[in-house]
Amino acid sequence: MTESADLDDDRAVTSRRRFLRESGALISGAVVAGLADGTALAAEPGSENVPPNVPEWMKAPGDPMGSQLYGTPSPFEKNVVKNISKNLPQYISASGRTPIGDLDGIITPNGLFYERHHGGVPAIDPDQHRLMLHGLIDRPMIFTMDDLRRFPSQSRIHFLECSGNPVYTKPYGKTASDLVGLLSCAEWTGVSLKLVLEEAGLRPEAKWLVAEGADAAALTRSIPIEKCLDDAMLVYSQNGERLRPQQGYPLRLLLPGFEGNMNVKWLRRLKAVPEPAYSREETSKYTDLMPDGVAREFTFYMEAKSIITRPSGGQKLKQTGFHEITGLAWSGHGKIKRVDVSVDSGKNWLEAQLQEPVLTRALTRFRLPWQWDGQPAVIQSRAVDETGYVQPTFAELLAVRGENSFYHNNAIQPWRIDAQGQVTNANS
Ligand SMILES: Nc1nc2c(c(=O)[nH]1)N[C@H]1C(S)=C(S)[C@@H](COP(=O)(O)O)O[C@H]1N2
Ligand SMILES: [Mo]
Repeated sequence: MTESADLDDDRAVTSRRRFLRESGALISGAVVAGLADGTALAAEPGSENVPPNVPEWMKAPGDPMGSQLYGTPSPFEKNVVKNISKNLPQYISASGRTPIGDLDGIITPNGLFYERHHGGVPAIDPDQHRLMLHGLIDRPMIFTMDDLRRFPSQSRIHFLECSGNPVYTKPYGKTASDLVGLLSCAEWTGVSLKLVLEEAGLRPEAKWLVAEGADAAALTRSIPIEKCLDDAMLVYSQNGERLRPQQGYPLRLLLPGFEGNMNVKWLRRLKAVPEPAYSREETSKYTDLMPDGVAREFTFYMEAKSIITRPSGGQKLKQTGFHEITGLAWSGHGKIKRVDVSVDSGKNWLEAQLQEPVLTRALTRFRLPWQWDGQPAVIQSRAVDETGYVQPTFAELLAVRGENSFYHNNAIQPWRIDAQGQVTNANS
């Protein structure tokens, strides 16, 4: 909240300051009116563990180290779990969403990374896993995991988003996670695919790589060679540890910014070919029927998008006055340039502050200080990426795509706040 002088030229600060002045906020230094309203210094009846008392957990030594060889969250955080639809878990084609409304920062903890699989999660012994590279290749090869680990490694932070997030037809769902929870971000470690291809000798006639997963779905996607020779990675680690089984252990393809489906998990085969495979996943699925009757296929990059995660659907503002509005923005095409937030049903837009680091094809955290006056309000965010692309409203998307699209819905998501502070999906 401190307005440091070196930020004075920043348009975000200027518009924020104007906004705070107009909305009656009192800011001097780091003090925000109303925020210091704690409880007066007196014993709270029935609360033995609250100051000025000494809490019980200070009166005896705590749990000794070693009771947990792999750490888990505090038991008090037991509600922060993957969001799995009640009628889905019994199916092998399933998705579990990240609880984005409960998380801070930009990195998704591995245990809460969203999962989407079409043939269940295979249990793969890494010693028996191989990556076969063949087709239009001078020296076709079969790599063990150890072979791949011998290559120079790289680590990069990138988001991953399913293109059915949410499906286009009806932005249903109550919470940010219900709507946009097929979205996560991690620091990925692996090998540059370009390097592996150069080692094996890619022939000039090769225009696509067909990638196949070692799951029961044998999920297959065709990847344009330009992407394979750009920032594509063969990934074995996620946030410092080996991939989780749900994320493709022991090896996955990572195509930064491309729709989730193309990031083939449990990667076992790459075949260099002159034409795409026209697999099920790129013809019957993950395509959108446009108004002219032509299917939009090979969409590749996810367009710029954002969502307010706090306050968001299912949450409640407990008092009027200062609230921080915060959320996530991302674009498959590069960095987020700006995020605008409206607190008046889209009439006026204020520039939010972007939290560093702002990375290419990664989630970006934004923030806007807000004074809630207790009146009903509709709040929403709008991302702009470095190409200048502006996140559309659903009406704008509809005008271009028509009624029959299914995937690739990057529309603005409005939240309604009622006079009691309850937050709901303004689309439903
Ligand atoms: N082999 C294989 N790869 C796959 C899938 C799959 O079912 N099998 N699902 C795809 C889909 S639809 C998405 S959105 C992402 C999800 O990755 P995640 O489960 O690590 O979040 O993986 C993609 N890669
Ligand atoms: Mo997906």
